[in-house]
Amino acid sequence: MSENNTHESAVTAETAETDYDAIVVGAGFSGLYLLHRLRDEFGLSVKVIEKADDVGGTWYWNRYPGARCDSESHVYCYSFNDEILEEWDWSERYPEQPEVLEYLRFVADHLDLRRDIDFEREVTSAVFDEAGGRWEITTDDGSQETARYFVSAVGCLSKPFIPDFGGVDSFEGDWYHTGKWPHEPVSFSGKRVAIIGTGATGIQVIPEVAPEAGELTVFQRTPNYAVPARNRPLDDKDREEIKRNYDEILEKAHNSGFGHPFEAAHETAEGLSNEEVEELLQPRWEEGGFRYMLTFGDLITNPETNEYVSDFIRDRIRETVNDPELGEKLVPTDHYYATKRPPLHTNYYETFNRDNVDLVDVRETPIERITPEGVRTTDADYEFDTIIYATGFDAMTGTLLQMDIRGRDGLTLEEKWSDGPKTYLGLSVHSFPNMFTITGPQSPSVLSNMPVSIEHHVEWVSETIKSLVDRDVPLIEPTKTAEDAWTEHNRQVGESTLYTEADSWYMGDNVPGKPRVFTPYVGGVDVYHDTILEAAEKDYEGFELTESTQDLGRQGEQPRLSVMEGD
Ligand code: NA7
Repeated sequence: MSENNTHESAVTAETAETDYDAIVVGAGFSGLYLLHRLRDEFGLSVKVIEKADDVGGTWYWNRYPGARCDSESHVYCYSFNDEILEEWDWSERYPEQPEVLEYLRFVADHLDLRRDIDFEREVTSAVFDEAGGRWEITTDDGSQETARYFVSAVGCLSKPFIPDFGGVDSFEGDWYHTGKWPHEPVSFSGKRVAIIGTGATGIQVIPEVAPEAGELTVFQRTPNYAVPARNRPLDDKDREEIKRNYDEILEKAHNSGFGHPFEAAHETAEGLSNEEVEELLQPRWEEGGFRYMLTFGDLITNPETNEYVSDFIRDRIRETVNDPELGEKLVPTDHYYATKRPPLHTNYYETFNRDNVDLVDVRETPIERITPEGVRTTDADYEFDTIIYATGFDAMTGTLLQMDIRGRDGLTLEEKWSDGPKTYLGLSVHSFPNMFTITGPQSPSVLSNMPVSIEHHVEWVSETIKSLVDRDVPLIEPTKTAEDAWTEHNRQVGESTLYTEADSWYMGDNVPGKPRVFTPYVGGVDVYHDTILEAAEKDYEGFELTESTQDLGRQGEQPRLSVMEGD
């Protein structure tokens, strides 16, 4: 504990091993930074619980061939520590999975974080004890620990999803989900391989597997708009340049709409001629990556602009694929560009020019089931040695709901969110006091460069906890009024865009039975960050704070100091 830490710590001699100021779930980007902030900067007692046997979160699990970050490496990292920024050197424009994992291991060791992380433990329930004002966390080994604060750092895409095709387990060959890839090398040499799914993941894995496989069959439901990543190695000159300008680059990223150090180059394509638009799109296309997406500021709100930007990609697909009929099958026409997660690619469309690669359009001939030999569609039986499911995740809410979280009066988060997530500021939930969600639903999260949003959240949550501890305020909980207003604001902002017109995991469409709600906050990282800072500055506007620890014993009365809006 730090000397400056004036609060009466939760850690006492008798309870030292099971009671903490905060329990954090997950040891990826979020959990690691949170542990450092709470423990090293604020002197609080913290336990991180992690299902995997190492740090890394998403970068621990997604080890499939071609797994690579779509954000540029020099900003897909922490900005809070100059030593880390100085010591770590990225090798490519976009880091590959092993490199990001290595980076997170480096950070964990550099900050001596591992000693407070329990690996290979999975949270099976988190129950709020109203009388004591503490969270009781149970894990799969049956053990229980308690904490004043419960913080989810489980990420947004951590519950792999395989559609209910039927017969998945009956398949006699090898099968894998990309989000739970084995640690041992997987050989495709000479094999008949199926890949189901052409989202951002399928688009990365297909070009890697094709050259090695005997035959590769891609099962595509929705063609996607993939934009060239234009990855390249970074050399010493690049790195020197980045490091020389790091403060400015990071400042830009943290004050931008999407968490990248670049903004839209032009306001709109509306009213421009085809030639004028192409002239503006071409240089951004050459730059590659999300820089192309950010050519026009109204891409996501103006159908006319979007149609231009989408058409440009469609033409590039047709130019690249030799067989015109196959090329047409790869051209998306049913949704606007970027209203489903926009993928980046390296040789994706080129891969379909290979003799050993076939495409099955499962809109024309849907998958009926998985058989012991392979895949049965309404049209044919296909035989495979290996099936790769690149079928995505129960995104943003899946992992949270899996933890059996129970707040006041035994209310489960699943009940609370039965019609879709309801939060205040994407950070907190009414009836779930002292619980915070890092990059939770209704925060920018997946619509941003994640480490930027993660740092904003971790800093907000850790400073909030520190401030409450110092002031001896034992409970914080958003009001229902504030939560309703934030949820409604999210709905309105979402509906002012084209996002809600596409079937996407942003909307929960990919998981049958999931409420159809636009889940990330689309108002912009910069606007959002100002909003949460302002709420804190206004002494936690929209939250109720319980006055003192002494009030906690008075069950039923729930004496709370209403800071702003009441219920
Ligand atoms: P995604 O983006 O959810 O992609 C999943 C893919 O699987 C997508 O092409 C789906 O088609 C396809 N899919 C899902 N269900 C089926 C069925 N029943 N039949 C055929 N095809 C199906 O997941 P990713 O892993 O690619 O990406 C997730 C994020 O991880 C990524 O955006 C990054 O942020 C990291 P659909 O488009 O739904 O028709």
